Amino acid sequence: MDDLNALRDELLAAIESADSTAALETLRVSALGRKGTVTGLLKGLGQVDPEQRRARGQAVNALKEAASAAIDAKMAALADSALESRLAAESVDVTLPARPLPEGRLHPISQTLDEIVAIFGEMGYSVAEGPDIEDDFHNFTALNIPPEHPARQMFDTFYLPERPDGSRMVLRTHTSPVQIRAMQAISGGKANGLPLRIIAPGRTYRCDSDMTHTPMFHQVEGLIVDRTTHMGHLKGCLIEFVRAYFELPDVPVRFRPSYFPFTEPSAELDIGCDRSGGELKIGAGDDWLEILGCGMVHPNVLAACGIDPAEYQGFAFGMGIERIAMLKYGIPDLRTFFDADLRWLKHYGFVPLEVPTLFRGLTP
Ligand code: 2NL
Repeated sequence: MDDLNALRDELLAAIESADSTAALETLRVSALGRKGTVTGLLKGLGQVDPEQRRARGQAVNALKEAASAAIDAKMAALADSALESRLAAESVDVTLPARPLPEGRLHPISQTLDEIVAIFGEMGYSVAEGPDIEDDFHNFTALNIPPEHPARQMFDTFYLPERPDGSRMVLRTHTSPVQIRAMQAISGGKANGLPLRIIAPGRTYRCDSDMTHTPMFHQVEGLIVDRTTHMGHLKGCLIEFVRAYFELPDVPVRFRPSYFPFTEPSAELDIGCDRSGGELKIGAGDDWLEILGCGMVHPNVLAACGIDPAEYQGFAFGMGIERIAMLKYGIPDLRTFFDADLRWLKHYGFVPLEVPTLFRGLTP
């Protein structure tokens, strides 16, 4: 048994003084590996005198366990001290300025939409949304544009393939169907959810493509329905809008009579501008610039949505977002909006998260 004690002392001392995980691993192989010293002792038990075999077997196994446990403990200790010396040697300077993050830009359409939502939000309007693919009723019929009516030629409609019942869905030609759905949802026959005060921003589609038209463009429409809402409210609200949007408190405005199938009377809102220098200047001069269309909701439209036109009335308006974005931000070509050119976006885009508010200014 003395040979075992001597081997044990020798092994444990060597493990204790190992200074790397590689040295420890070499020790493990030389003692416990397939040809290791301890493994050799286990294999040799068969030659031991049967009287002593049991006691010697226990002692060799105890030696094997002790060596294995000592190696594991030393491994853990080496890993700990390696981490500790790294922690002592390395440090993080928390006072260094952060690395700049690559920052994108908001598309002028998004910025303009945020501004419009901020302005009408302050006036108590909420935002309504609806599907881009509409049925004929919501896009046309409910808007006082019956089938075969010549007013349908006002819109160059994209039609989807015919359905089994012969009807065809359309890509919405304006966001009016969103407002039709909102009126239907609150009417329930008795107009319980009124007053209704919404804006409907979103994509719209017309089969038209040239210098000043893209097949997809954006619109914001607005709608109020109540018992006594009248043309004076329409004028006050829209004058307030153009002053806030163009950030010109004194911009001249005029309402010019017009025609839409879904409003009566109908008007277009112009603002004063100057074109004399060959360059457009908004807010002064003796010229006029068309901004939006508007009018009192046609009684047929209210009735088509289940709202009694003898008791309720309201006004509506609509404008093209690209157009008023071009006017405010001096963007000369409509088609560049949808070229997805990053250089254009870098030039005309806006810093994200600088959310427009009337309090801080729409264009920080
Ligand atoms: C324009 C003119 C307009 C409306 C849109 C509307 C919607 C409903 C009922 C009545 Cl649900 N009217 N919308 C009214 C007048 C004008 O848009 O030039 N848009 C670009």
